[in-house]
Amino acid sequence: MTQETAAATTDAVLDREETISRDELEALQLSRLQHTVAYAYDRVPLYKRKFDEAGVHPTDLRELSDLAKFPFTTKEDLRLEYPFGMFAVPQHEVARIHASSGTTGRATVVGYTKKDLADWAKLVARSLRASGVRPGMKVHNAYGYGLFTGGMGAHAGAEALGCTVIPISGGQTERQITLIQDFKPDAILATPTYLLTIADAMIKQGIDPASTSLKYAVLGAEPWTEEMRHELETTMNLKACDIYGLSEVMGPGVAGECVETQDGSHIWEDHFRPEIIDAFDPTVVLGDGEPGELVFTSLTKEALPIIRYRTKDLTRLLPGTARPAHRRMGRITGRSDDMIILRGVNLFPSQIEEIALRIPELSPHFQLELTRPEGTRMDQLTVKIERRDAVTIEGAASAAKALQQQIKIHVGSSCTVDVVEPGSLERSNGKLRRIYDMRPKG
Ligand code: DLL
Repeated sequence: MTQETAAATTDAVLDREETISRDELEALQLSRLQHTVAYAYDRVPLYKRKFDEAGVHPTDLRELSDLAKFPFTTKEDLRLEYPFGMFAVPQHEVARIHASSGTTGRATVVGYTKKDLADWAKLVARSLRASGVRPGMKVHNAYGYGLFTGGMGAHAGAEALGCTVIPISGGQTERQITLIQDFKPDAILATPTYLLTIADAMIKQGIDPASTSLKYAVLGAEPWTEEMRHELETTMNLKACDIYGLSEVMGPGVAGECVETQDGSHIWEDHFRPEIIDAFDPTVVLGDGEPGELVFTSLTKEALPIIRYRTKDLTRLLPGTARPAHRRMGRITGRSDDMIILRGVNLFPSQIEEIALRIPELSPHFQLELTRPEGTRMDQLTVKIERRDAVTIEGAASAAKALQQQIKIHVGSSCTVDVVEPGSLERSNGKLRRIYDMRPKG
């Protein structure tokens, strides 16, 4: 830990719930959980129907492990109840609505009461503080504003912490750079790939990204790796921490990473009860440390209580460290619905990121193309990746070979690697699309 980081963590005043014992936390979880299942059952017809069908009643929840008896909630449930069928309060008590973009179907709509918004802001503030941000700091918020929960969620949290917020939103990269130069923010909030876009654009303008005022970055909304953390921290001379969340459960701030340990995000278990299940056999609840699909139950939400929501995010639960009572989540390898199955081998973009960034000639800018050449039934993966600026054509050729071999060794898939010119691949403006599936449909 550097002296600067140590100073940033010791002067923080933590919420009481951050420092309570595991026993006290579990007692709190149980009483909040009992309230939430009864509240959801009484107020949301979908939950009443689902609980009745499963033959469970809120009074069956006597201890935390009883949660496993209750049915799951899925994105499909939210879509079917579009727009407001999942709300547990009358519309006039809903203070704000957010929604997913709905590119793959109907949008999923979520709502918040005034108290929900206050709790959300408190948890984002807690996450930012854990990641090194302090009251009085200037915070450049490059998460997208609008129906996406990132922009406004991060904004309210930074304000609640007592920061000066610069609400730039995503995109307009040149302008972002001007404001970073002129306003001299201490912290930046963005997706990891968008921060990479900003750093890259700075280099193009002849600005050294390591020379800015930024000391902290709080990054999330998409999977990223330790290798990407190293890349961003060294290029930008700052401390980068993770923030996790999803709209259906709240938005950013369901979990946040502590700067003094940088060992994965602590799930704020006074507000959410996590479980890990076997993604292929959801009746199996897995133990801590075992990889599977993350499931959340909200403990305090009023407008949209959510019971056993299947996130599709693949990770595992780890013991708490810097906040001992709250368990951490491992890095998300990917989403079960983003998994590429290539001739029987499962593959996630984050695995490619991890391997590629260990090869010095290759940049973090890559995309994965899936094709099925005419007349064949064989899917093919092409990794298109930019070489670093100073790398020669020969250097690029041997790097391509190295990447192909490493993917074969570590993932087990054969693929083609196409090393392309710096700057030729699409840059991120927020959540970056890594996979381009060009296989014929059907
Ligand atoms: O992305 C909320 C958010 C905004 C989190 C800003 C962090 C910062 P959704 O658009 O509903 O909400 O997308 C949620 O994004 O299920 C994960 O698959 C992914 N995701 C979010 N945070 C992380 C993270 C926001 N730190 C979905 N690491 C989730 C990996 C993440 N994936």
